[in-house]
Amino acid sequence: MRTKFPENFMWGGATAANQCEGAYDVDGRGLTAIDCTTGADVNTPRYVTYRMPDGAAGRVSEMAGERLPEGAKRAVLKDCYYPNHQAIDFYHTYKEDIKLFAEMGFQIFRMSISWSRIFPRGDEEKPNQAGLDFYRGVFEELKKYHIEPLVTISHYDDPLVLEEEYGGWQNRKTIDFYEKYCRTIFTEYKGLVKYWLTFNEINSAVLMLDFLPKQYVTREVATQAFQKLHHQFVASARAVKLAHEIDKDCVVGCMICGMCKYPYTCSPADMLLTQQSWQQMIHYCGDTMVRGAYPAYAARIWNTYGIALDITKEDEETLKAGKVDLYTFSYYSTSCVSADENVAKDGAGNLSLGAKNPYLKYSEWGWSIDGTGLRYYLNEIYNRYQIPVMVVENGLGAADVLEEDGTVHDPYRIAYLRENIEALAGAVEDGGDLLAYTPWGCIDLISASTGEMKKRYGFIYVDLDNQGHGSNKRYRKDSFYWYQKVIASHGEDLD
Ligand code: BGP
Repeated sequence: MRTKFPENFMWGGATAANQCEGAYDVDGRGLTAIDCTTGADVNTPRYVTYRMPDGAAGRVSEMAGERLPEGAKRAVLKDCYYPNHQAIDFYHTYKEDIKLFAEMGFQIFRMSISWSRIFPRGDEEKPNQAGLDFYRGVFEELKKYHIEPLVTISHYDDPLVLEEEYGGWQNRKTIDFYEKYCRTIFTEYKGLVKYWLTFNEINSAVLMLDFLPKQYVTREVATQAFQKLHHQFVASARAVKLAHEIDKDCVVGCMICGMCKYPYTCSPADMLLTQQSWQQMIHYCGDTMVRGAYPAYAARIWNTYGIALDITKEDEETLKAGKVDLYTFSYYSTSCVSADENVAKDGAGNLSLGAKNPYLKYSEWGWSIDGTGLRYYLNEIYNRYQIPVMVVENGLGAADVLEEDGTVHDPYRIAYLRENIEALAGAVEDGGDLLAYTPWGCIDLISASTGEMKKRYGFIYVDLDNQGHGSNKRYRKDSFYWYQKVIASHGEDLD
């Protein structure tokens, strides 16, 4: 007999504002960096577009380690296509979309607030009322269907002004702006929102270092990555404290980009390097946010880059006073670690980079499919921290086909989700305190890495292509009806 999910376990789905809302310049919303990022595909990178003070325009690929030239400002250029500007227009369709979520039986819905709807520049005295009203509308709609919102406060779309005029998270001042933003939304939505996540995939700053060509990872670049992260840890800790002060029922979590790292061989050198990789890529953030202090191995990591961070006594106190209540993570892809420089790092999926695993299958976008790794990861986390855990992103990006009769047959997605839900059941059997599962992109939306529409995750198909052409109508995929059954049976019926 299959293990039963605990009674309080919630089923739902996940999105992020910048990937679904569209309406990028509506009702006073300010620009974010993603608004100046073009669309791409699996072979072409997304570009950041900019203007120089003399009006000259250009573009760079930040993923490839390219930096904006001195004096350049990110800008929206006339002849470029920016998929996030329109996305799937959730800003105007949220009532229809939430109704579909309710039809599937969602009990929880992960979404994010776009900071620049609330504070268009990030440094204003007063919030933008239209932005506050929009999210109130969304939360009230969710409440109508008894769907619990799970809200990410910052999901890859901080106000551009903070980035350009203040230096973003390099500057301590951003912590104060973030705190003010948190105070505003915690107060405004008191009683409507109980679950908050402070930063999406907070470890991405460290993971990105792995993707950069080695010559770009200078001491300066590494310092920036770890210092930014430190400021975010402090900001997160302040947010946790504040949330509890404003509403003692609030539950605040960290959100980590989760992945398994396997030793490529059973050589002790691979094993040790794998342990170090888990520490640097994953536990560095989780340990600091859950335990309220940097772990013992942090100094070794800083030493490998030859960096020294600006961490004050007050910061340490703040971290201690703002431990998260909840551990949440995304989980897509796993890879292998090898101490042998000749082993290619040919397995990249989401922000995980390493050698391909010969035991696994890979998606059309080259991301590994590894349900067993999810059970392993859950065990690792729960036994490390013993606080409640949520899987807040997971899923298969695939190129679905809308048939003439309006159906979409996606057995590959059902198979993927079945394997991953079985892993959740396994983790419950192993004793983990699992609170929720919100598969990513429950409705098709813009891909973060490629900016495509073609890379679809949803139970709901959205009729738009990579250039934003289409009717924008919603269609139920086969997986929609399947997930509805899974939820109705509380995870018992996965057939
Ligand atoms: C995570 C992000 C999401 C989401 C997901 C899937 O890193 O938190 O925003 O997009 O990855 O990635 P992609 O859209 O690139 O397929």
